[in-house]
Amino acid sequence: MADKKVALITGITGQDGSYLAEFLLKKGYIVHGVKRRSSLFNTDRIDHLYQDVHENNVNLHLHFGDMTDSMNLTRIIQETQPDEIYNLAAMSHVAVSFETPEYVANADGTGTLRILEAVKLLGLTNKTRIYQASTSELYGKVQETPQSETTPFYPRSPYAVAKMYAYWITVNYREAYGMFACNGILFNHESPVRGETFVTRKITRAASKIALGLQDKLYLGNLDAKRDWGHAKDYVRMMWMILQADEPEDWVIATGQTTTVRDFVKMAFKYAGIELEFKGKGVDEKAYVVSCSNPEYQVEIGKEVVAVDPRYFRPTEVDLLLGDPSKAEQKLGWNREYNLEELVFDMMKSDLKLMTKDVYLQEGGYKTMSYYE
Ligand code: NDP
Ligand code: GDR
Repeated sequence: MADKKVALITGITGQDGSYLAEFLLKKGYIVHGVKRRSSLFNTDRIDHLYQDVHENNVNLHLHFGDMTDSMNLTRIIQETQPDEIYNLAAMSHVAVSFETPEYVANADGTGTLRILEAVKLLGLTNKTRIYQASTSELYGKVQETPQSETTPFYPRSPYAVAKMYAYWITVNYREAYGMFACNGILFNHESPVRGETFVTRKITRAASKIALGLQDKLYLGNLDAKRDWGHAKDYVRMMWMILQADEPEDWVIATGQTTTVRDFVKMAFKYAGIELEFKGKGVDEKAYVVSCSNPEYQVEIGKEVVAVDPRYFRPTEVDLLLGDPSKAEQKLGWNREYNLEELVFDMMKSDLKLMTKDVYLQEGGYKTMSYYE
């Protein structure tokens, strides 16, 4: 036990937390995770990693906690004495942050300070390395492309402004107290376990449901937004590499390619054999089925399957993200296993399988049953 490295992951129940926990367990780490108390189980993404605490040699431990609770975070850090902390917990939905701005400042911004200060107060400054989940949302309104470690920030949402505080407080603690604290400025990364309300997952779920006859139409917001989308599996590997570097630094992690939301929609439907054509402009833009090569899917040719709903527009939008990962590639030897086609493939394959289960449930008459029937 004594020679095993110890990692603490905040946000372990999220997309990145679950992939990172799996990655670190495979590397032989003892992994501690902070999870929130919830009225329903919220550990779906890590259930496959769960180890019964009554067994011997348990390497995954969960602790109840919250980024808004300093005493709780300090106690967990004191008890676990981590070699590495990955601070991934955050209210991570940009659109929702316009509705809960004060909470986001507290959890995403001040929450990061709580971790850094706890490490300092507990005298762990020389032992514990800290990864802060920074974001390409910091770039916000386009100043230059591709965006690199030297591109100026111009955040465009309460989420991004909170993350900007978290970015700079991480830099400040590194410079003021000599802490090994690093920002990974990660561009969008997705996967089959991406939250259902982020645009890629919303699209792959809807494309699967439409193909299987479980949904009529997909409503989206800004189809012109461009994102640099990678696969979460590739990105969590990079989080670990950042903390193994010789010096604490800040790093851009991206693919160097950008794609519109509209093109992502086309790629997802294409995976199911459905060709779409977009017509119209702005709020009147719609997509229609041109052809369907898969005989299992009863999709009508000419059917309108995508429309714009302005409720998904944001008060201030980030139009274009395109990252330059060359520093990480050259200095850390980072490379990616997945390109965008492979990402879409992975997500669609998984969602078609999931939705097929729904078809069976519906056919069996179980789909609409409530707990109270
Ligand atoms: P998710 O939204 O999937 O996961 C967020 C995690 O944070 C969940 O475990 C969630 O718990 C937890 N959490 C939220 N609020 C609190 C709180 N107050 N206290 C404790 N835990 C909390 O995000 P991702 O995995 O996609 O992202 C991980 C991090 O990386 C986030 O900080 C995000 O902002 C950042 N990021 C993500 C990018 C991406 O493209 N995915 C790109 C750049 C940065 P619960 O499960 O209970 O909701
Ligand atoms: P983003 O991801 O805001 O980039 O933040 P999201 O998938 O929510 O939006 C991407 C782009 O798609 C446009 N869009 C829609 N978005 C959603 N969610 N729903 C829609 O219906 C829709 N229609 C169009 C958005 O306007 C936007 O331009 C993600 C999060 O993971 C952050 O936590 C992370 O920091 C950044 O990526 C990098």
